[in-house]
Amino acid sequence: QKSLCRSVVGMGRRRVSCGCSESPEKCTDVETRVLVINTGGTIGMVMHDGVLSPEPNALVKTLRTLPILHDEKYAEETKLYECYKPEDKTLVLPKSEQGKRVVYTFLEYCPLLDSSNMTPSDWTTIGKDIEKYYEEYDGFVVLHGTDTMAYTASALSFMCENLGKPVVLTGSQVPIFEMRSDGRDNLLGALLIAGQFSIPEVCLYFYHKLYRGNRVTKVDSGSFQAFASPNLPPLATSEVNININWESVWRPSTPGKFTVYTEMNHNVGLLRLFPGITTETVKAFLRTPMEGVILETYGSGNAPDNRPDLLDEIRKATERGLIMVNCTQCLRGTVTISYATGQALSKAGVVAGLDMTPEAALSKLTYVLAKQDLSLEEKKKMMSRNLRGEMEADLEGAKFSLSDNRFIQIIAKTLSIGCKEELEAIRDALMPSLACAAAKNGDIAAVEAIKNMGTDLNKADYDGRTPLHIAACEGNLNVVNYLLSKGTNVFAKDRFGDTPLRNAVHLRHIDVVEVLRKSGAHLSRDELQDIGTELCRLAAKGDLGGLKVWKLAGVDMTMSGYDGKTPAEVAKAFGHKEVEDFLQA
Ligand code: ASN
Repeated sequence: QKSLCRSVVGMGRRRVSCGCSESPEKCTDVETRVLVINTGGTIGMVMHDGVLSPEPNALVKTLRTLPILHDEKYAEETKLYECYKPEDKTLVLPKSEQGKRVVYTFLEYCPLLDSSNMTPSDWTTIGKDIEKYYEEYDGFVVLHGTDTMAYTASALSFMCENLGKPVVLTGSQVPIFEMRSDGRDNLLGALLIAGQFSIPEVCLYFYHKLYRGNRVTKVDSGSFQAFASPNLPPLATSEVNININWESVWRPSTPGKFTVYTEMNHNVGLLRLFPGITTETVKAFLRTPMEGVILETYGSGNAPDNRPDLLDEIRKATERGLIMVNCTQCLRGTVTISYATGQALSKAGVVAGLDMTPEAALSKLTYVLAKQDLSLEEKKKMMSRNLRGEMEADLEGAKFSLSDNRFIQIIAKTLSIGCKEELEAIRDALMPSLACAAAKNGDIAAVEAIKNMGTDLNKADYDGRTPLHIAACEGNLNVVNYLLSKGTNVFAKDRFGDTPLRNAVHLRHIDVVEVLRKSGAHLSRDELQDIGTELCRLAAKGDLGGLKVWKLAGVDMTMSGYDGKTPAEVAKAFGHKEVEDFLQA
């Protein structure tokens, strides 16, 4: 006999006993809540006079009659409609494999739209509703026409700042009321994802696959597989099992409260290059009030570099403050600067859009250009940086990310590390080697950032080598100075017994030797062991430079070699007068 457990879990959440032997408090049959925002699209369309158009209030009524999408028996037995309002818009899925009950409530827009009729103001409406109901639901499904779904998904991904819950767009190619429809599967899959998995992204679910919303493009108007995500594999596949590719799931790297940014700049456009495009066309397109343009180029971001007329118009526009972003016309691949024809655009001030889809790039521009508190340069930087997983991380950025104090958080995110202890363990394991790498590159900003993350700059790598050893070897005087100013230990010995001073002498970085000596560094007894022989070897070769470095390092120049001869005697025997004089001075 099923009974309703009255204990309330979370906001308006109830727990229901499923009839198992556990008490209602212990029963794991959990309900999750999803808000379905129905904006229109084919999924809810009906044929009138030979054409499809959206049918108001039809979807919920039909879904109530479909056992895979609604369990009326459960709803009655657990008095579902007493708890969840509005009762005529609320349904519940049968129990899932994961043991959950997804309770979903419809919010239907009026009028329902074919997505070809949608505008950015509809994106705002959707965004505001997600914000309004954010705390009441575990996830959101947006029913939407397929024609412009990729644009809306991209736009929402940028508008939703610090999103912590799934927002899944879906729709269908054939109305759900028809016998052979993809709508039932698409809706069911979207509900199961939105209601059960912690994927805090704006996604698009279609034909058994979950994609990142800002990576998709509609590729087929006649197939159930209408979408592709050419540059990023699906986040999840729903086959015999639902398999989530957790490593790919995007999570905000800085914690913050969820907000929806609804300001938009509409003075944006997409300009597709084609052979023979006239300068007049380009000029007319780039005219004020245009503020941002996605230039759809050939191949890996190429445009004719034998058209100074055209490049001149582009350059003039970017100099005026128009932001232009280079995206390829190819379905797959990224913008590079491997061709002269690609470099011409970057010289004209066009920002590389890497592997962004034109849909993502356009909606990103709409979002970024509306940020009035940012300078033009900051906006351009945002366009070239990955904000929501819409583009590959560019390698330049990766190089700098070492000096970005979010670096360790980014690594932690990549490794799906959540708890503080794990984070600290990772930091301690990685940071000494990273600090050494930064010291090798002469990158003080990175060394500083690593220190600011709480890393002890005296920590050594697997060979016992500290950043000071590395900087001394490389002759990176600035880094040596920085490390010394932070009080790093000049006497640290690596596994071979060498100090930074010994390294600097070996590689003859005179300036580094001087600075280390001024900081009190001296060679250790071990290091001095066979020094006499080494000095004699240099003397025999007439290597004055080599001898000078040793002297600078504080070595006694009269130490004799293995046969008892002093370096001066050796120099004399080999006829190196200058060396002999130096040694006797
Ligand atoms: N024209 C429809 C729409 O985008 C196409 C669809 O949903 N399959 O609303």
